[in-house]
Amino acid sequence: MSRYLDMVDGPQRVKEFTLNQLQDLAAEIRTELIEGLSKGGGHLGPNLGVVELTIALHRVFETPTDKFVWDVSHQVYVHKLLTGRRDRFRTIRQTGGLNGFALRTESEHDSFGAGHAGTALSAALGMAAARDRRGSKENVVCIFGDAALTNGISFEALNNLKPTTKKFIGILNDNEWSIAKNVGAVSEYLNKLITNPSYNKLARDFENFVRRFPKGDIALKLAHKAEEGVKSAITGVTLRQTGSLVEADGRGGQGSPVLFEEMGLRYLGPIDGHNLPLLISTLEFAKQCDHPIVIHVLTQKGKGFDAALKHPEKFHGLGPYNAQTGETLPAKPGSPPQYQDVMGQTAVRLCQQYPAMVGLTAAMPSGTGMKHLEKAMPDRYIDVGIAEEHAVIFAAGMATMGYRPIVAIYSSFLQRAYDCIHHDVCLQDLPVIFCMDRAGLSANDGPTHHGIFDIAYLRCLPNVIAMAPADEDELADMMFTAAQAPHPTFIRYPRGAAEGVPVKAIPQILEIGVAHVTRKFAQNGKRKVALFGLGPMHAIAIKAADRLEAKGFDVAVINPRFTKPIDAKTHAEYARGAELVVTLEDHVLMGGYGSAVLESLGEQRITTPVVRIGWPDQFVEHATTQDELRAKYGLSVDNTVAQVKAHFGVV
Ligand SMILES: Cc1ncc(C[n+]2csc(CCOP(=O)(O)OP(=O)(O)O)c2C)c(N)n1
Repeated sequence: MSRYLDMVDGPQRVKEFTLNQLQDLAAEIRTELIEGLSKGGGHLGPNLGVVELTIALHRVFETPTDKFVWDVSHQVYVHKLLTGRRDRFRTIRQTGGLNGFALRTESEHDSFGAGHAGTALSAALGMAAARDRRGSKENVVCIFGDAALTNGISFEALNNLKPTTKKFIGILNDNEWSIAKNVGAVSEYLNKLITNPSYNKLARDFENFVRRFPKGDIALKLAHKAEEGVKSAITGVTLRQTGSLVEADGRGGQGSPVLFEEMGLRYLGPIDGHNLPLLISTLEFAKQCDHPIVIHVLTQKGKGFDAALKHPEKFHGLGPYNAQTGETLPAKPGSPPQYQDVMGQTAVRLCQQYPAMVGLTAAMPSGTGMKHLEKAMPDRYIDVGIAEEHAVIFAAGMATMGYRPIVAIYSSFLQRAYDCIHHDVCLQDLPVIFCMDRAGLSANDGPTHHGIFDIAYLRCLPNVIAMAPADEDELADMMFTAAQAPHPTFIRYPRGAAEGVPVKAIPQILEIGVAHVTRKFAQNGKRKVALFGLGPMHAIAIKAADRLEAKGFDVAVINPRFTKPIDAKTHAEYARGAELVVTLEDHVLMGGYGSAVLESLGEQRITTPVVRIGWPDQFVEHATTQDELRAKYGLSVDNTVAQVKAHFGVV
């Protein structure tokens, strides 16, 4: 049987279907999400939660003229399906396929790109300001999750809303989850709005408005129907209170919408985010409002797929799974651990050893591995929400009181806290330990998540000690080394599986700024090449060395360990002894480790030629695997061997 979904070549179609057909479309989209993502993985749970909301948005608004701005934008899969990208949907997050986030270059319906949280309200407000200035009439609709409200930027935008525009539609997509359970006072406040909704006078305006529609009564009846479980019951409560008006009293605390109202947004909700007619009517209402409005929509992460409903955190984003059962393949016995788990387990060991040690995460307990500390020593674990800037300054504050915080944040998300690293940590030389996960590529996420700039952005700051382990054992050594260093320390390590070497029971404290020589020159009279392989590129350097030795070269391999302070002595010694130096790094060449080597050799008047291998000066696209991108951009054994052979004119 043909699907309604197959008839949707663009959002116009969504406007032509009947309500019943739209309900069928919603079911088809859920099946497409569950089946379509099962091979390659993706953000299944969040997208299952916004099926009706996205259909309603496209029913009521006209993209690309109207603008949808999605926070993080990991929940745009349904939007992609409805905006002419259905045929390519099953390529999502794969090489040459659709990106997993909103991307301006991918579609005119993607008005703003994202991948990092907390940007949507600011971007949408900027668009609204531009619209007002140029005098055009398009609607700007900002869809942000409850966890976006743990982020400071969101509040900066809300603070600026009232003086900026009179026309703005915010949709608060509240499912009570960030990736893990949402945290903090705002999340408690939203919970109060849900469990104890006080009537606000907008509900009456809204009900009057909806009655004027041909389908209005049906929408209201559905909204009032309490049998469908808690969420529609809540909606029913909100709307049924129209007879006995209780205005928001301004005191808050009882589920009063006053927070939003004070920010200049009229609050409407909470409404059931899976009730399509109600969503459509509410959005129609919002469209004609002559004041900024926020609609509080309640959705269920994973709606329509049992496994995802049961395990919202796992199904936020995952790899391949069984489309019937939701089962994922267990790791093969004997396969190396994930770097993030080694970090988390080492954080536990450190906290056991040092009473002043605590672990911090910015809403990423699983992704960073801090969940190990949460489980083992909950009183030493802190989740501050999606608030990287706050996390860093908070850690600085703790450090002034004698604590040693381990701040685990992905390399790319830490970019947001750069000023805090500079102004609050480094300038005051505070001993905060930064564990930068996903340093290198996050291949299927793409450029928003590639963490390939941190060496450059840290190398220029005084007091920094920056390290990159070649394997998981060295990661543990570096964390213990950092625990004893009286300065800010930064450890960068990649996403995914480590090298599979055992982690010593007793860690080794490393000498700051000293590299490790893995393989010395054989001094066999052959042409000498020194390979300096940083972090995960050390393993590639070793493989390249084996191949080059077989081709008649004498090859030394150095594991630099530190990008700051760089080991000038060892680099100089091996550069002086070699006819060619090759630096390898999982980082952009511009300002990275290879640049540091060039500077150091230059200062020492060493003129040995240097070939640098790393990421180019461009934003690297997404792909199915990191190996594909490494091969394409030359961060590979093959290219290392080829570069050396080319330098010496060897075929
Ligand atoms: C700056 C930043 N920090 C952390 C993340 C990781 N992250 C991606 S989605 C997400 C949770 C989003 O929750 P919410 O906005 O409520 O949307 P939901 O997935 O629940 O629909 C987090 C923490 C990020 N993308 N950007």
